[in-house]
Amino acid sequence: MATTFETILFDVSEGIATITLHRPDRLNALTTQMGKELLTAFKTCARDDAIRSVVITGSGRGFSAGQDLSELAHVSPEWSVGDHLRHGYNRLILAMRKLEKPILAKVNGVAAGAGLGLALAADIRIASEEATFVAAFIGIGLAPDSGVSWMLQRLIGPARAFEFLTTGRKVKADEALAMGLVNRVVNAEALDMVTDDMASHFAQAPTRSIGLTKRLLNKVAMMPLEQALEYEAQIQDIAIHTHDHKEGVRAFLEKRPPQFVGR
Ligand code: T3D
Repeated sequence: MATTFETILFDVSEGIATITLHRPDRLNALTTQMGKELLTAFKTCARDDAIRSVVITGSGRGFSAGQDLSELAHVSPEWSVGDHLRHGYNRLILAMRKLEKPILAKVNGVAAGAGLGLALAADIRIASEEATFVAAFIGIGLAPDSGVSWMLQRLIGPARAFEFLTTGRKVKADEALAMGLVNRVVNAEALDMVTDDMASHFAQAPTRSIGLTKRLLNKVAMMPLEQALEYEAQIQDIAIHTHDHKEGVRAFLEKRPPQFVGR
């Protein structure tokens, strides 16, 4: 199945949705149109039960260079960046974090500014050796947005996040791995294969269980232990009634691989 957009490619095959930022001559810099299309694509991923795994990546040599700066150069005096964020990036980042399906960022090249935000909002980042990460906000006299301040310090700690955000230093893939910014670094030729393997694994996994795990991780980070334990109990009450839980137990007892269907 293929849906047509202007600035992204959206393809669904064998339970995997692939969303490709597609403005390669601008290093996939994000326009307002692209933000809207991405939100539509992620809403489709949420609605369509046949989609059990999502990959986001970039066309050409970049993942995304962040906000398209030519859009910022042509704003009227009444334009509000706060509203632009509220109606655009904020909705998009929340749609990704609330999507109860695994999102893999296949980071093929530079991820900067809001493009970095997109990569950080994914659940797993697989980077090419050629990928680089740059906060970019400081370079144009802005503060972080698109969830970068929130996610970055959870991933790499506040001191490293401060340095990364305020120096605007470009971090290469191997350093990003050492920092905990990405899950895995592979050579450029292997990037597609490694990501496909992981996306296929997730497309055959117990999707509800993964979604509930994501819900738990999102929520318990801010909770005291007593509340987190109670929340885990409530989530397990949901998981135990899924088809895939019953199948997992049956398959174990029958000494065969489970056939998960995603519900
Ligand atoms: O509106 C709001 O809501 C505010 C939100 C802001 C969120 C943000 O994302 S702020 C950060 C915005 N991003 C940037 O400031 C990054 C700007 N780009 C760069 O610093 C560099 O391009 C990179 C470090 C990302 C990559 O460098 P390099 O040397 O690999 O590539 P390049 O030659 O600079 O770029 C290639 C082309 O893409 C070039 O066009 P040309 O000369 O070939 O015609 C360049 O102008 C274009 N490009 C790169 N980034 C952007 C861009 N065009 C528009 N917007 C960009 N962000």
